[in-house]
Amino acid sequence: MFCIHTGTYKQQEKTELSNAQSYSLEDLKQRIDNTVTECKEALIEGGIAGCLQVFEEKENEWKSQKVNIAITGRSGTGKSSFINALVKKWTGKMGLAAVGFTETTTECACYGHPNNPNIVLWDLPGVDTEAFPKEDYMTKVNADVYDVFIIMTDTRYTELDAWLGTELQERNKPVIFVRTKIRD
Ligand SMILES: Nc1nc2c(ncn2[C@@H]2O[C@H](COP(=O)(O)OP(=O)(O)OP(=O)(O)O)[C@@H](O)[C@H]2O)c(=O)[nH]1
Ligand SMILES: [Mg+2]
Repeated sequence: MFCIHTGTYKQQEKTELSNAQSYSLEDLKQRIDNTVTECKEALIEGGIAGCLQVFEEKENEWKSQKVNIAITGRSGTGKSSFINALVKKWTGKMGLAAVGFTETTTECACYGHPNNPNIVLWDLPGVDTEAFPKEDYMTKVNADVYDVFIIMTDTRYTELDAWLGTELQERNKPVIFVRTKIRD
């Protein structure tokens, strides 16, 4: 089963996600400084072998990190279709995300990678819709808990796309823009 959970967050899930994922640039700098200190200490105590062991541990650390990838953008740009396409590619089976012509996705739904449960895609509702107005969007989708955002755009790049990208960058979130419907 590909879909590991769907629905809006419960408070406990919000806390778990926040605790597990979010790093600011400052956190990252601090982690690098800590690693350098650890390596220096290992070198003094255990020589080259001790230092190599620390390197190895650090090299493998990322494997246990969860990465929450949020798919966002205007309604109808193809967010859910994109997730379904990835699911099809990964599993050979049909994706479960509902696709439609009008505001279709109404809750944040998550889909785990079949071979790596640490990679989680989140299908977010469209930005600036009746249920998810621009002003409340970041709060309602709980933007702080995701590690990276993919903003789907179709046909043309709009002010709303720019607004979304800026809002996310102000929150220190990595943003990737994806253009859909390129043959239309
Ligand atoms: N031509 C074309 N149509 C697409 C593409 N991707 C999605 N669509 C169509 O666009 C419509 C909206 O797709 P969805 O995947 O539901 O879009 P969404 O961004 O999830 O929409 P909301 O859930 O309302 O926010 C559907 O009719 C899809 O079949 C694409 O790459 N090319
Ligand atoms: Mg959708």
